Amino acid sequence: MQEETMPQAPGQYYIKNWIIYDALGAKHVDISRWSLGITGLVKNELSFNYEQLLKMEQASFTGDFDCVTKWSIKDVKWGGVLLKPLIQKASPKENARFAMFMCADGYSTPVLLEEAMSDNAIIVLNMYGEPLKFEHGAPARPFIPTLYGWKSAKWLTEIRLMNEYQDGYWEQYGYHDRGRKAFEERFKSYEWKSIKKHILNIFN
Ligand SMILES: Nc1nc2c(c(=O)[nH]1)N[C@H]1C(S)=C(S)[C@@H](COP(=O)(O)O)O[C@H]1N2
Ligand SMILES: [Mo]
Repeated sequence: MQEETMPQAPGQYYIKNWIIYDALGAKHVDISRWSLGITGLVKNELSFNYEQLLKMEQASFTGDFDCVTKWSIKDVKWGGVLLKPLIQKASPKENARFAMFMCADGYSTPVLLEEAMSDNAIIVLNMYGEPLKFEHGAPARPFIPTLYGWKSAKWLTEIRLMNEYQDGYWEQYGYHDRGRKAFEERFKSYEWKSIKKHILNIFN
């Protein structure tokens, strides 16, 4: 795959060291028993184990990781299996519009199916050429270059295609449905919050 660099996402600042998040507790996954399911609105439900994923065509992509709380890690080297061909193997039904990423720790997050199948959206198995580390979600997490970091669900076990939008873990607390970095889709009420701030500034 072509290497490319994207411009820095608006409103972010680079830091050197990753900040590790595990809102529901870190989860040690036994790779020998682990599998990644593609379920829900598909014609063939599929399940891949780690070996099978490693045998598939491997892709790599260099792109920033951007947490919605504004810290970023520059030029992360991601490696793994592209999401588009993986999802296509399961033959999505026509009414599938969202993909819910579901994890071994109970964490989940929804993305638009078209985003999950966009260029360079990847199931990450390697970071910087080494197998994904435990604290970064081993053995697999999705990375979608256009979306904020909370959409990159660690300890991923299932991609469930759905017709209707559903909140995941952070979305239930107000994180944005879609979460595109370029449009600063940080929180559901982001527009309202900035309007409110503006109004308060006028009247104070
Ligand atoms: N399972 C799980 N995945 C998760 C999270 C989490 O708490 N649990 N936090 C998300 C958020 S908000 C961010 S910014 C990134 C952080 O990735 P890191 O822990 O590898 O630095 O993981 C995302 N994926
Ligand atoms: Mo985040």
